Amino acid sequence: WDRCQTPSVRGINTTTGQEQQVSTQEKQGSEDLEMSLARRQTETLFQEQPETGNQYLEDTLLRSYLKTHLPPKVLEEVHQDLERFGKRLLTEIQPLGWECEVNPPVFRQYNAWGQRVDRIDTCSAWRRMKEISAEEGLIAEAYERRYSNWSRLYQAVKLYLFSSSSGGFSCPLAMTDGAAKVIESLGIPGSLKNAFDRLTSRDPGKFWTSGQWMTERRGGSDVANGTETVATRQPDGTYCLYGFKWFTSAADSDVTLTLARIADAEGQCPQGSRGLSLFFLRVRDEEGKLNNIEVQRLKDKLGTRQMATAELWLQGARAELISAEGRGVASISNMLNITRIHNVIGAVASMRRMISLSREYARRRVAFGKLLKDHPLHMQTIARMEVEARGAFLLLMEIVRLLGLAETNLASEQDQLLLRLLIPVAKLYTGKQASAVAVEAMESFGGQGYMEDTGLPVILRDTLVLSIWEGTTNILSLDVLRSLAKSQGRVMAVFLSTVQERLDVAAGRAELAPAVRRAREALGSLTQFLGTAGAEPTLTMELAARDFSYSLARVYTGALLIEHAARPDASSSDTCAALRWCNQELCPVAAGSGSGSYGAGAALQDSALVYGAS
Ligand code: UCC
Repeated sequence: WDRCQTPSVRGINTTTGQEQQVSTQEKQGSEDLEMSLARRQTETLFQEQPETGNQYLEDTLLRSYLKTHLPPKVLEEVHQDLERFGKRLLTEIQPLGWECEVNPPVFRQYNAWGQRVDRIDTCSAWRRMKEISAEEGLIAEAYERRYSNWSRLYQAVKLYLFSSSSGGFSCPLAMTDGAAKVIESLGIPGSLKNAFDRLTSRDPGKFWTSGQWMTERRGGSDVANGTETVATRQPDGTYCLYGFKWFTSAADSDVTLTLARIADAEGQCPQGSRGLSLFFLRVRDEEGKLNNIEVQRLKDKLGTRQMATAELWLQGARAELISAEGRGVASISNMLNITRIHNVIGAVASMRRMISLSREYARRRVAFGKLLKDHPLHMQTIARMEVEARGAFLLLMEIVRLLGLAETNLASEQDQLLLRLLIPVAKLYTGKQASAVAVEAMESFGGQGYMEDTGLPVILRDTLVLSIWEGTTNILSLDVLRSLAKSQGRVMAVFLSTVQERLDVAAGRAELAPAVRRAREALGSLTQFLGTAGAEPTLTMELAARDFSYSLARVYTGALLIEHAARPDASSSDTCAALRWCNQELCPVAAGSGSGSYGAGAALQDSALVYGAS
């Protein structure tokens, strides 16, 4: 820098008076020098944009998973489609995703003549995403069941590849899938047949998306007590809904599911969870007129800005009751469990995209005289993210494998219990880890990572929501406890035996022995914790819920990584990932229990720490 700066300063400092004394030749020489220095400065600042190729072909873990688990015939067909889809993502869908980001939806409440119109205008790329979603069967695949129990997994893989390029369209797809699932679980009643066909259609002209209006001003998490919307029965058997929905994601959707309390003849409504019923409604009619709904405003969000989230007044919106009266929460849980799986898909996809970009950048960027990839500490950082992403991916595959079995009546009772438990576990764990990975990956680009036009801040912002919507980490931890209580503890017996079986697969594999040993120790600690916690007051389990859920996530994922690494054609990276995953604290709940973190005294200390000791 010193060598460069001296002549540069001299040249630039030449004053007008001195200039007259400088011969024309000298002046020309100095100008040439300035020019070349200016160019050099630009050149040294120039950085190559990291680019990724065909996501499917580049994803070695995904490909090895499919090769290991799919029947050969299915694999052959799926492979061809995914390779084609990977190309389409790169050439067509990724640019559309960016267009969605730079052209967010616009809300127009009034037209030029002062009439109230409440229009949510989306960009053409967003509308094209809807068509592409239908063409690619992103919802249809799961319901057609062309590949029997593997269809769900195949759909999830396509959604996983689509997610980071979708410009936020993954969100309406999640809710659409959830709505289709609810309708299917109701046996597709005649009144909902058209809706089901459209939600699961491959025809872009027919395809509908759904919303999921669960959140009101008094209840984001506490839906049971916070829902104030009232439903009044009409002579034709339909209902009119009156209330205010505080967050309605993808408010441009065609239909929605929502909760309300049915008023009796005196206008009184039952309260609490058992007072809620589930309704289906069209958001607009054929002419695009809103169904007695007013849009108050669009939300100004940190991320997911491509997608319109609105505050809505329901002012007599016509709706159909689709659950038994008072069974609204239980019915919409079918939707929640699907959208939570989509959340896991989004989390894994975000990690994969960030790591791919970070990895590519490390191949191009030179610092301290060599490429970033040749700096061991930098590689260690990316490798740690890679282990996180691999674990999350295998957990996702496990869940959609189990869901596929359940949807084709091939799941045992144990499989179903495990699925119920693993959905909140995976949602809470991967949502949190994806945010951590996104922040770490952003840092790996230095200051460039912080620049809007690199697109990296968009990924970070869109990732941060994953631990919030569809249930926060604590709410999901309590849902884990709910699944334990509902099964009267049987789910834990299934969890423990399933992990054991997976670890047994690696018996005799010397290179995996340390990981297997640590996982077994963690299982022992978990069993011990459960043995003692059962006799403790309810507060103990509540305080332990998060650490307990993390323990389940880490132990189960560890077992999946070990199993994957025990395949005959496993790579050394598979082994390394399993060993490294299992090297972390696998059972944090045991440590927390040992240090007395879950007692009444600890709860008092927590309050004192937060608000100051009295
Ligand atoms: O944010 C939203 C949309 C955003 C867009 C989504 C895109 C995501 C993917 C993107 C990919 C990139 S919509 C808002 C989301 N809101 C929530 O997630 C709500 C969070 N709160 C909870 O989850 C609570 O735990 C509640 C609301 C479920 C608690 O309700 P209750 O009524 O207090 O709970 P109960 O009384 O324990 O449960 C009532 C019934 C029980 O059944 P029965 O009566 O038969 O015993 C429960 O077992 O519901 C059953 N139940 C469940 N069943 C409750 N939760 C579940 C579950 N998860 N699975 C099965």
